[in-house]
Amino acid sequence: MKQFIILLFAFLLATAGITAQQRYNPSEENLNNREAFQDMKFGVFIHWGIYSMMADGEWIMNNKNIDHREYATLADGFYPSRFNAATWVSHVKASGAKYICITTRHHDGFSMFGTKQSPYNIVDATPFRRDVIGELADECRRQGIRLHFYYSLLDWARADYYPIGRTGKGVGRTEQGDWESYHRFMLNQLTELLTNYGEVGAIWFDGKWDQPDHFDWRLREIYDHIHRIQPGCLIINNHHIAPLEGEDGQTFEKDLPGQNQSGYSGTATIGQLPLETCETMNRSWGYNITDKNYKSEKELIHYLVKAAGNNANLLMNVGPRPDGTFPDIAVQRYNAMGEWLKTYGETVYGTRGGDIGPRDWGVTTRKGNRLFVHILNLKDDALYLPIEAKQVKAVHFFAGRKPVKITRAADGIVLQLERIPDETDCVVEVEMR
Ligand code: FHN
Repeated sequence: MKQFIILLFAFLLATAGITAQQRYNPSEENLNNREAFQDMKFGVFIHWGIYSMMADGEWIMNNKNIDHREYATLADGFYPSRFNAATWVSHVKASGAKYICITTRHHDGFSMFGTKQSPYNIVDATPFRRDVIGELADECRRQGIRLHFYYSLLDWARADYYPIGRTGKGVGRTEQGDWESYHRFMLNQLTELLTNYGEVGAIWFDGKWDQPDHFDWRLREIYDHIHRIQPGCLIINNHHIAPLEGEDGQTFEKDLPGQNQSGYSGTATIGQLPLETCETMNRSWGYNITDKNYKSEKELIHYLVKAAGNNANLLMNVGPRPDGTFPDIAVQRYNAMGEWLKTYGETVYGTRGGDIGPRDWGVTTRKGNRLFVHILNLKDDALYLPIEAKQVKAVHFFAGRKPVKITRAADGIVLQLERIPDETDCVVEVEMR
């Protein structure tokens, strides 16, 4: 009996030890960065790589079963003669976005930064020989834009990415490999990304879904490694599931939090971390020359506002051309978003999801005692709001802050508008006292 109690005690101690070791305690800097991240509300996603030359998206190697050795010869011709980091960052600033998340290495395995871990990178393998990530990092610092790095966990080119996952089965990879070596490769590249480019706002992982659920990616080692180098760096993983220990944010792909129209977000229950949703401006992430399915200005603004109303940031993508320029339509759309934000930015930046959850007619955002009612789609000139506050005052956010008539209703108020709203976003500011 005595022996059993000793064993039980030892077991409990060991379990408590493991739990304590596994629990991630974010640094104060990290917690502050989470708040700052949520305040930014809008980021620009950039998918750019040697695949841009084929102008058919970033999955072309997989989709056309291109042998990865043949694909690698694309690098010899990659010379984005019109790439200018200052122009990119100026486009981003004009859009009103506050951060960039750029692909440093996508599933094709080509590194868009100067890495010592493999010669298959933009500096060593292309005639361009410039570290575009370094140039972008410098320019972001100059123009006050935060920089996040997209990093693919899966790799269609490396032999040590093994076992081969769900994708890239037809690209001529070997049938054996050394996972330990691949894991070390990723840690070493992450060290470079976190030491050579200044402060990194976030590492944004993608590709976990390539392996079966039970596969051990040893993510926690990767996360701890990142936080050891830059404790403030946020870790976001686009794994389409609920957040894992060690992460600092949760992202949703082509869905607002809680939705699953994309088919990616099925098991992604909403956790407690800062939220983000990423979306394409047309239907492609990487440059696609025939994809002209661009969302309208109104759709883009609605998506941004709905993200904010869902307490999330929006990361809106652009796929630059192989010459290093943003497609003209993308620039025009970003500018339109920026113009709108010049007037309405106050109702988006620095806000959190409002007191009233998303509805068919729109969303609410809140900052202090100011509730912003974003009416996006209302077929009436009156809007019922289930607001408990007894003393409220409402004005049109714009239109000279004209007062909006309020009538009391059961458990709430009714905003009496002068007409059925037809603007992109009719914002009523409700002062809650
Ligand atoms: O496979 C990628 C895809 O190419 C793109 O990078 C998106 C962005 O969220 N994520 C993956 C699909 O889930």
